[in-house]
Amino acid sequence: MNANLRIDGKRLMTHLDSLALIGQTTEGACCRLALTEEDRIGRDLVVGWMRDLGLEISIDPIGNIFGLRKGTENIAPVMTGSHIDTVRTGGRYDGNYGVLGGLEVIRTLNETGTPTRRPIVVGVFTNEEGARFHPDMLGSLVYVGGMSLEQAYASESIDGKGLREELQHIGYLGQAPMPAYTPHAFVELHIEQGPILDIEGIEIGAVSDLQGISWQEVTITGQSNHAGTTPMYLRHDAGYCAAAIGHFLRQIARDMGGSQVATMGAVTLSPNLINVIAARATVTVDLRNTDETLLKAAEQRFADFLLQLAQDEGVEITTRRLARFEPVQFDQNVATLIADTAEKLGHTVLPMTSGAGHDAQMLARICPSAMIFVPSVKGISHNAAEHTEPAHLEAGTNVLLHTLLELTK
Ligand code: HGY
Ligand code: MN
Ligand code: MN
Repeated sequence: MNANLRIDGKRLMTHLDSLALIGQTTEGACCRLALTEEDRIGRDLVVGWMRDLGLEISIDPIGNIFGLRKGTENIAPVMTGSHIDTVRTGGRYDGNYGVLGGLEVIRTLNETGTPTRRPIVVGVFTNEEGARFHPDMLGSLVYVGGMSLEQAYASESIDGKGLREELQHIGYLGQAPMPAYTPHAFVELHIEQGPILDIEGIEIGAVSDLQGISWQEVTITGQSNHAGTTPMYLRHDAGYCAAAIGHFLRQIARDMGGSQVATMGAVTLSPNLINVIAARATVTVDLRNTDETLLKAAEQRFADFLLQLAQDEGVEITTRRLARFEPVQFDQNVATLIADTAEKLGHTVLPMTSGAGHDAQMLARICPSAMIFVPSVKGISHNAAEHTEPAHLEAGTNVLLHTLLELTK
């Protein structure tokens, strides 16, 4: 390994800062929900950078973007990349760092005239966040054949738009074959989005596995009534049921402990007025666990709770599955290569599990995959305050550079 070969950290920061300006909110967050005008502008910027690097660009029917740097041999490429769509309160590094870190690696190889036997591809996957369309990691899931295009096109956004129409509208309904490439290996560079590396004071996470994800939407139909005149025992209060669900989710996580987490992220009440008992409530439920059996147990406990709640409150409760992914083991050889590379570059390393979902978990279905994490200050993410020290961003990208070089041999 030529450890003197290093990326340009300052240049990486300027690209991250430029992309962060697109969809910037008054609170300084990034809001580029998938397939919105802001997402289009971000995509155009990244495609422009790919073009400047002389990459072969392809866009597939789910809007995934790929930039290929030729190798000396026309064989299966090594792929890296991530996503540039964000949640509404996105930080500037979630996803963006993995895409722009990949382009910084290409820039470094180009300017030093470093050839690689295998081609290198940088991918930008559609709707990784799953915040506007469900499920999350939708683009990479379709890419690996985990969901048909027809199913994906039938996905309606939270603002009532069709996925295919939105792709067409922003000009990213591509024609490239899918999968455009079956990679020799896939490595995703990402911020941890949790507190472990920051608390431990460790620079690099070598991610060997990723926890299971269960998303559902719960709709409660009660009866609107007067808030003043209706005795408590006559109420069928969808608002109360929503609150009870939020409370029970916390109880599940508390009782189960371990890696179990539970979140009620979105709540809508109707008619949402101070003096009307809510007729309807829709809530989202996000359950995660590193252990599939425990995740199933959490889902079962929640389903039993809903049956009891419906009976107790005289309401109708229906659920809609939004996403369900089992825990994923990454490729141990690739994870070990990441750890060894980080150590050779003089960085401290920790083997880790990912609490968040990532495109790498889908690529792991078709090729050896693993991830590189860098610390998130105070573990904050999906928040304008998301921050990673530039030195860590640079370190992670150098680890990506040398890991990819090793894999392209
Ligand atoms: O939900 C997740 O874990 C990711 O941010 N899509
Ligand atoms: Mn992400
Ligand atoms: Mn995210």
